[in-house]
Amino acid sequence: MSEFIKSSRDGGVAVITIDNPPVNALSPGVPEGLRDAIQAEAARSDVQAIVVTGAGKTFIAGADIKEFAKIRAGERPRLSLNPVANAIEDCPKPVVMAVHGTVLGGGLEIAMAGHYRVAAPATKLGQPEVKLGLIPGIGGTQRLPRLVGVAKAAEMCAFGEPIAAAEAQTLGLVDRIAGADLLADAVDFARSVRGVPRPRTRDRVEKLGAASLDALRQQVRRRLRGQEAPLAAIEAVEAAARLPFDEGIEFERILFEQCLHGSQSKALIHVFFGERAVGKVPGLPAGTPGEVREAAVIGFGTMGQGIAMAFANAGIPVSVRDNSDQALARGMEEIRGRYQGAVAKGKLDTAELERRVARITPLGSIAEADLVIEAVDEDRARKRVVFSAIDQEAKPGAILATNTSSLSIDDLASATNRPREVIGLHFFSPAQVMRLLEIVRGRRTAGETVAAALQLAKRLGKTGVVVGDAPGFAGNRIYHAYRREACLLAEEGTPPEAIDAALTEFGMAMGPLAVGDLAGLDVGWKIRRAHADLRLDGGRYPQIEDLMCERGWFGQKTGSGWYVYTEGQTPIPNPAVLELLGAMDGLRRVASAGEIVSRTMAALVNEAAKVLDEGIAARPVDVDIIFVTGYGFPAWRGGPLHYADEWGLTAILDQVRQRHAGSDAVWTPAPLLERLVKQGQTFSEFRAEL
Ligand code: T1G
Repeated sequence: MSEFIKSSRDGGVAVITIDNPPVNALSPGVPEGLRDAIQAEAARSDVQAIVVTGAGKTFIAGADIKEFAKIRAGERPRLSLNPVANAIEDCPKPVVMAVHGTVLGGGLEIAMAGHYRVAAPATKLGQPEVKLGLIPGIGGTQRLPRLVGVAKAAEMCAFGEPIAAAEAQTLGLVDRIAGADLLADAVDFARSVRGVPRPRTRDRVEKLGAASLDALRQQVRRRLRGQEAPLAAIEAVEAAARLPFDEGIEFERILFEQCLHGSQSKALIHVFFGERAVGKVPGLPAGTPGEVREAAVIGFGTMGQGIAMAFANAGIPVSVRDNSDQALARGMEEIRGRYQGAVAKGKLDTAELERRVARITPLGSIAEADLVIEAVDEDRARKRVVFSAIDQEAKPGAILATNTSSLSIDDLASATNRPREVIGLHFFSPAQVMRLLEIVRGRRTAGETVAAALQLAKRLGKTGVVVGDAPGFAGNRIYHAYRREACLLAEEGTPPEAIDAALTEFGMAMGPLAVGDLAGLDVGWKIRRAHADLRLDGGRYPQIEDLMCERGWFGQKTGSGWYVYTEGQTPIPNPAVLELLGAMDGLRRVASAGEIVSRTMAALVNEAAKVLDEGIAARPVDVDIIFVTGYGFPAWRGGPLHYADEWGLTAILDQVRQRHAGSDAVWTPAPLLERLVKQGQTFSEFRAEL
């Protein structure tokens, strides 16, 4: 008997429990053990039905994703689990799957190989394989349409979003919603189906009517631009309507193998584990970090409001302060308005709206707050005054955080008597939405404070990445190098819209110039002036955005920047900017899309290598996750440094050296990049010992 599988009997019903913490993944030994246990129980004369359930917080949550790297590397054969699913389905006695938690991927596929499914009320069920660059590989694309119909199955497999148990029951994917005791209800259900013909999912063809999936394909091409697996998933589901089951399974296998050995799956699995790895920072104190049970936000502008919403959304009461009563009143109205927008979209109900608004208290006391964060103007003197004041008012041990995007944490900490509790929490706008939270560690920030910030990030549903205290921290500094090249390309004669188009085609969520318009060109302008001393002698720096700001063209907030924004119309390139560019001296030429991508990406990678070398980011995976979760870098390319490894560091270094030779000091090759190339190493091997 497998170590992962336990069997017992309850009055003629066998109960088989899968126990492979933490998520009952289908690791080697689990599917085989389950098959053997089902066959052994079915052979018993005192068993008339079988219930399968999962121990812990969830039923099977999928294949063991760690195995795919081994299969890709040829360390392990890709063992199809279809024979296991077929063996379950062919069991001569009814098999009832008692499911709870997150029944995902291979977990749902095994559940569908059962004859019936009984689900706990809060269960989520889905085929999220496309989020790993894969498609279902144990018959999901063939059994799911047989239970819910082709159109719904195609949508579920293409977008990978799970559905709730109630919807699954309505669709026919779940046969019963359990009460408080899932196992008891599942055993009771099993008793009720003893001796009746068992419906093998593969034989249920009544819902297999062909459905037009063209609209879905268009939606996928728009929303999941560049990704291959979603379209493959649709193709596999569509085949279920026209091929016999076993041929459909073979068709699915072919498409699955193509995806598994493609670069997008490797990149997306890198991101899956990377998002979890960044939260594991070596050297932090053991033990449970301090919990933030109550928070406070000082400064109630757009960022302060977003941060307050992030706390309220996570169930954390938050007091909010501002030096203007009007700002407080306006801020509360704007927050309520945003929540009402979510209600209108069906993402929130009104009861939850009221609960969240009630958690935000204007002018509340900060004396009991476990964490106080300031989000006042990006002005050093003002922030120091605020820090000094909250240091007096906050309770001993409370964390004092700043949302600064460019000022020194150490400098702000020196305005307090508790530097060990001072930390940067760099939220990205809109703070209640963006997943990235840069956790900026000052030289005197205590490990306990860092650990508490990482725990808070997870509680807020964000991806916390710890970075060092230096201008621009990690993300903005690297992103600035990438945007610098985009601006220089425009000054050299490439149309701005061509620059943005090349990079959105590459997979960036937005073009770098459009991002400037969105964030406000004046923000960068202010930072450039504050950090003018950091410019390198002999470096080439674009002038265009300074010229635009001098004319008040800040982007969307002023109606024009790189583009002109007119209500209800698609933004158009700003003729006034094109005129400014045309009047600039120097070589005029139009770069190809390929050059735009390779030049901006080489600049990004080179700066990232400098940030790693300086220890501002600890690991390449930290940079990858910063860019995937905070800067719209395509996850299916794995993040900038995973992409660089795929591109080839030698080619990147050649590009950097060529540009440096063109007497631009900003293109000085990063020492780390030169070392890796010299040693024939990749970023993925850098500091792998961490
Ligand atoms: N395989 C291996 N490890 C997994 C795993 C998996 N499927 N899911 C989670 N883990 C690890 C994770 O790395 C972390 O490890 C720990 O479990 C807790 O995870 C053949 C091809 C289930 C909703 O895509 O969505 O089936 O960091 O922090 O927030 O057709 O994990 O502790 O060392 O995320 O409670 C399809 C992926 C696979 C589900 C739980 N299944 N997992 O969230 O915990 S492909 C998925 C999740 C497949 C078949 C196809 C979430 C979760 P560590 P966690 P959580």
